[in-house]
Amino acid sequence: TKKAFIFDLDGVIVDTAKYHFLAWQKIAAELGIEFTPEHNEELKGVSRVRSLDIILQLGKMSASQEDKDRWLKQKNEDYLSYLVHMDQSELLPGVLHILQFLKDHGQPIALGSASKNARPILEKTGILPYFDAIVDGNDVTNAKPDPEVFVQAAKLLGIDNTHAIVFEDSVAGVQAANIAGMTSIGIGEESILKEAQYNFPDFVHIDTSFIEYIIKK
Ligand code: G16
Ligand code: MG
Repeated sequence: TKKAFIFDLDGVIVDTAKYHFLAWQKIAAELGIEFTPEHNEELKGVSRVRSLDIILQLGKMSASQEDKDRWLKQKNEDYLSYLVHMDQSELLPGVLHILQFLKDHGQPIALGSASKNARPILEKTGILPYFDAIVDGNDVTNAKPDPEVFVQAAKLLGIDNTHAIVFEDSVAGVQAANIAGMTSIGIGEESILKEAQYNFPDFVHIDTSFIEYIIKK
């Protein structure tokens, strides 16, 4: 049977989570707010606007819309500067192999990302042709854990939610998949992604026999 395989972007396909972290850390430092990798977990999969609000909350700060807009712009420019030299070598280990396996088996593939920079990243890493549908931060109004992004992706693929499989590295994203009634696969630390139905440290640890099992299920 045809399933909808929906991939998150940051932290699943590419390791841009580290760039988001660096860019936010600069803003936080400028504001005198302590911002650690643990804090960063809360920002994963979360929209840019919401991420800034979380950081300001951390510092018990409020700010004018004008200031916020300036920091958001600054964050994105800094983030984009890390992406300039991005190429296929920045794909996370094992991802390409799984994408190819799914393609070879005629399985629909979609992107479900909160990022507004998703398309250029797929282009730079050379994997845009693998995707039958792309839903990103430009298409949705509700951020993860709201399931909107994944629901839209499954709909575009013409597959029922119950036949959709979501690969996610964020707590919010795993929750979004679960709320939508989709199969959630956590990529990363199991202790953080404990709500996921399946957990793998990375795609290297996902055997194609597991994918075959999911397709048949
Ligand atoms: C990603 C990241 C988040 C980031 C968000 C928005 O989501 O995980 O940290 O804040 O996109 O990104 P941008 O600022 O590029 O629009 P995902 O869903 O791909 O993990
Ligand atoms: Mg992510």
